[in-house]
Amino acid sequence: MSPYVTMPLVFEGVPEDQMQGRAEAFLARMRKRRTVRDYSQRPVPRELIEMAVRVAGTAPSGANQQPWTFVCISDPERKRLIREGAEEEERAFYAGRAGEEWLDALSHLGTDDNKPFLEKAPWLIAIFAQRWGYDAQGRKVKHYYVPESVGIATGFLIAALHDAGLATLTHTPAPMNFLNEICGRPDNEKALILLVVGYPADDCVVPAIGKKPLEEIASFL
Ligand code: IYR
Repeated sequence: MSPYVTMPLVFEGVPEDQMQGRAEAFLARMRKRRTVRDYSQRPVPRELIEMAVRVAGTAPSGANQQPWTFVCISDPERKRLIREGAEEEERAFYAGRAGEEWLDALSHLGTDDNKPFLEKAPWLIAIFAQRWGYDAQGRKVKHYYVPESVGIATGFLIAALHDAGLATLTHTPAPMNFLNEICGRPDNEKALILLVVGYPADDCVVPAIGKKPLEEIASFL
């Protein structure tokens, strides 16, 4: 058991007359985020990636266990291996494993088993969930609300990268076990998401899709 130790909250509020404007500006910025599948090879400095991962690391998590590992990959050989592993899974997916209903749900996104962005984009971030951890004595420590925590941190990461002027793709080849070996991660970690990061290609197009309006995603009681 750890003791309950407190400190004063440093709460940086926003003046009331600026709150609505701030909220609107943030929405306008976030609305401009698009998932990008066609990348330029323009390099992205490592410092930008580091900063965004630091933002992800501020996310709330079950018991503050921070059960995530972000493996940031720019090494071309590793990217090649990841593409190879992902495309193998995707070939099986598109050739039948997905089933007709799933492929039908995806059809408007124009995706297929060819994943050139996994080599072209300057960075891949493999996001691992630590299903359990270890204490200082090497004993297993149970982790709580792991998918929720890692999902929230990934949302922070995507928002931070977008805000820094970078494009992302949330890629989830399934299963992703091949990532453990390529990324050198132990068995207690499970790859949840492979985030592709970079600049869009000059002639990049995206699916003509939109987001649901407030009335469809919220109710107020
Ligand atoms: N992982 C596959 C298929 C795919 C699945 C969903 I759900 C998407 O929103 C998009 C793609 C792929 O990346 O092609």
